[in-house]
Amino acid sequence: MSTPTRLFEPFKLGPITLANRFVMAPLTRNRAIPPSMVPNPLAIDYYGQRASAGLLITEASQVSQQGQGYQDTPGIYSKEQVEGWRKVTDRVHERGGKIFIQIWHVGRVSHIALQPGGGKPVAPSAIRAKGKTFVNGTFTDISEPRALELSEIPGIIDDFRRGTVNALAAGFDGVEIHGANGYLLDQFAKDGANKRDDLYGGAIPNRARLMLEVAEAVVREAGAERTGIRISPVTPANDISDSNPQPLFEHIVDHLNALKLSYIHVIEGATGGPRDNAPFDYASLRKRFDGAYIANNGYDFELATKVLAEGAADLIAFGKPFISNPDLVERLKKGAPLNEWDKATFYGGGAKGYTDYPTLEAPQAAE
Ligand code: 8OZ
Repeated sequence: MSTPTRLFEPFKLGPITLANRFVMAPLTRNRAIPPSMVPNPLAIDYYGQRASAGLLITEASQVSQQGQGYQDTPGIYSKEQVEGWRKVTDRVHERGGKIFIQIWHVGRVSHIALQPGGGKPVAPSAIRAKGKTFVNGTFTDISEPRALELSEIPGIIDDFRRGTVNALAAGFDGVEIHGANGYLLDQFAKDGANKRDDLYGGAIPNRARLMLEVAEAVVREAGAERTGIRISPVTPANDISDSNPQPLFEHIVDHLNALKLSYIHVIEGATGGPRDNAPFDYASLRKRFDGAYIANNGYDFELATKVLAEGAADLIAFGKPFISNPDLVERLKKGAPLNEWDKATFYGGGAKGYTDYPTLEAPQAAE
């Protein structure tokens, strides 16, 4: 007999009741409108179509121009951007959904063409990430970064704080800090990218400091019950690495627990790749954290059902399946087949591959 699934059970995430255990993972779609970096008006339909997920998390949204690393990603640092996002949150709420925004600083994963005044991207240390970013319509080498001055760090924390204030003004139910995938906070945390010898480098508490100070600043504005964070202890994404991630992330999670964060959202394994690329004890993070545990990476119905049944997670974040199935929840409930996703339309473009995936109710195309 198959295990009954808990995926369709409601869940109380702090003060917010989620209709089910499905989370739509944050997904970069590169459709914001330059130069203002407001969300594309199509995002209103895109997120609205997916409102039956228990919780939607938006695509990563930069907290400053300096925090942008790819073309056409949306921001959450200007009044215009807040107005654009307001239309998205209104639509999701009209449809009974809940939505957090993921706030982001890419750090060194950027290109001079995107930076204020054409300057170098900023990083804990002046070490270039081997890899590409997407700018001016093509994949281009990530630029050589410069190390942030100690005196610039309060400004970075303040950018996340302002992003949070803006997110609340835009009507979001909460904020997810992007602490994963080799971007700024992950760069500071991991010794492959952080060679600093000040308060923000060296021993684990120093490397974890920026992530935790950002979390504190966000909690101060949004309240802990509306603050979550995404982490990826062993991902190699964007050329990131750490020599000993287990104690690093145990330290981070102990401190996030003391801050009483609403959830930790954990990418298990390599982002979008193998779940077992490196040894890591995720149960140890789950055990030391009193809030919710959102599990992510390569989950399907079966694995999600198993992990929820074991109590190893409270919520499951699905990424690509939500791109191609606006009604993923209904489809899995009915055992209906899923639409395939089209990789060619993940990043950039318009409605195609964005708002036109069919639903069971509208099999020709979603509205
Ligand atoms: C894919 C392409 C660009 C950015 C992440 C925000 O990995 C991203 C991202 C994903 O967290």
